[in-house]
Amino acid sequence: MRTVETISKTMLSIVTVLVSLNATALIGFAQDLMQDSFVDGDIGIASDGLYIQKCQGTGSQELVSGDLILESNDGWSMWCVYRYNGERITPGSEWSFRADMTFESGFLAVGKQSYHHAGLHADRLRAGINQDNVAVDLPYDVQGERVIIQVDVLDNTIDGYLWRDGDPESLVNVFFDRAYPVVEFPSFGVSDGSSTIHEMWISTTPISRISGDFNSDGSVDEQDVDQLTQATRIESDDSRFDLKRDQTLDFADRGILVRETMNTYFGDANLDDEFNSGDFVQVFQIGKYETGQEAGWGEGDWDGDAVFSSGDFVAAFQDGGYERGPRGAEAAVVPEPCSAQILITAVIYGTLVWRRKERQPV
Ligand SMILES: [Ca+2]
Ligand SMILES: [Ca+2]
Ligand SMILES: [Ca+2]
Ligand SMILES: [Ca+2]
Repeated sequence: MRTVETISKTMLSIVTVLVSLNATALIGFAQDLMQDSFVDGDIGIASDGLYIQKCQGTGSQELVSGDLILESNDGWSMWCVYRYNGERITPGSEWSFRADMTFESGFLAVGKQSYHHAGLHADRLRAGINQDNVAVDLPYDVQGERVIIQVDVLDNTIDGYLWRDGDPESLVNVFFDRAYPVVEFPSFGVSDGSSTIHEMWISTTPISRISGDFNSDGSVDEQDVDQLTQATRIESDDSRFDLKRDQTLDFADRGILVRETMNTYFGDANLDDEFNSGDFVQVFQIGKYETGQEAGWGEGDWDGDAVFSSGDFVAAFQDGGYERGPRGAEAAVVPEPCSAQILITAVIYGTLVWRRKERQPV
């Protein structure tokens, strides 16, 4: 996992909330990750999607080409999220909110109704109780840029994050302590400006901020590759998997996950950042080659059809990483291996393992 630079904790501030209650037992709503693309009918209607309604101010909302545009030119306006997957959200519940958005101008806040928030204000990322009571304020200009913003409201804290998708180095974080859950709904607000939300997610379980960390365990590994495989096979519409952002799930998304996010090659079954004989040892020892048994990345399924077969060698050949060392470090003089070489090596390992197994007493 790559290290991301976080600015927040050193700038941690604590703000005392005058009217506060103890954290109450929090009742979760649906536990699975919700993704919503703002098809007509999702806004202001108790649908199976997110039920969002303006709860303060005179601002306007508009759905254009699947985007939700929030605008307020007359001070502060707020939209509350009341329902999720058809169930009413429990006020004060813990939740994570993520939006893929473009911040255009003014002030965008995401938080708990009109008070506790993390958000963007002109050229700053900030957190506080309201517009006038700012706890953390970081210079960060993303006006007009497409970015991901996430707010986690857990226990009695609010964490706000912002980053450019696929660029962990761009992450900034604001941290807001003592944000006691009160009788408030998750909400986002706009003041004297506009923001466009392209997609949003809300969940009662943490949403990983790492692109490709689909199971939210903090790292990108074979479990995430296998989740992508599964999502692709069932033609999931969860856009987190669409890493290429072309509205379809296919091998190209797998390519981005393996090559860019995990920074390795197809064939690196054991994920030690190299594709070499050690990977053949692993997959042939597991022994699913041409058995038709369901297989994951670590078991030889590199092309994503959920079995280990000759197609996986094709995927690995085409990626060209065999014995080249870690991706990006191959500038050192390493002869490019040909496909036949990989195949021969694979066959040798497969045969050795097979013979070893055959000799084992039964
Ligand atoms: Ca993961
Ligand atoms: Ca895609
Ligand atoms: Ca390897
Ligand atoms: Ca396969």
